[in-house]
Amino acid sequence: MLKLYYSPGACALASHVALEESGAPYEAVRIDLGKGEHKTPAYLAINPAGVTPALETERGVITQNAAILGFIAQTRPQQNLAPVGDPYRMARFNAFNGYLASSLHPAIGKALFSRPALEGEARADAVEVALTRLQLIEDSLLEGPWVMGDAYTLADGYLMVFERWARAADLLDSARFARLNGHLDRTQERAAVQRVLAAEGLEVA
Ligand SMILES: N[C@@H](CCC(=O)N[C@@H](CS)C(=O)NCC(=O)O)C(=O)O
Repeated sequence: MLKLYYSPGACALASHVALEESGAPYEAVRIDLGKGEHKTPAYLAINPAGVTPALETERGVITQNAAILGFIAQTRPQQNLAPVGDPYRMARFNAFNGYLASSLHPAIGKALFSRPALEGEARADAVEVALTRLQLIEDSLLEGPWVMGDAYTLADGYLMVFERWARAADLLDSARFARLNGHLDRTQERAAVQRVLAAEGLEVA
């Protein structure tokens, strides 16, 4: 059975939602970042990078949300969780997830979760970078109403992670980010998302 290593509320939420949406049987194993469980020898043997998520499959471990989402969508094509079978649209799906992983996640992570926390001008600068990257999604990348247009895909659950962080930090202004706010509300209404939020002990943002 698939086994997902996740940390509550962290970016692994995207992979957790993806598994739940897919209907595949899986086990979710909680890794407490606060207790350093991601740096234990046992976890480093699973993911030497010492981060979550990691997905154990019968063929080996997959890391990186973007890769895990593609794997889940392709192994359950009947669920229509990504445009599998259409190379151009699949490339657009991967490009969006790549943008989240390489541009948005590091920017929001720096602004909100740097240790020690950023203060003053350093925080303001980091927040500005994060907002600029969210703005690109608001203005261009989000096809609407879902990331890929009319149909929900696993990219939506991934985007939700960063929308939740931004809203919790009062960065998701309802006028400036009207489309992202609508997208977040719509995504959190999904039954699979609500089951995962409950399983991770999280509230709707
Ligand atoms: N691009 C990676 C990012 C993984 C990542 O940085 N995970 C964070 C949680 S959001 C983590 O485990 N951080 C622990 C640490 O860096 O010590 C992915 O999407 O899987």
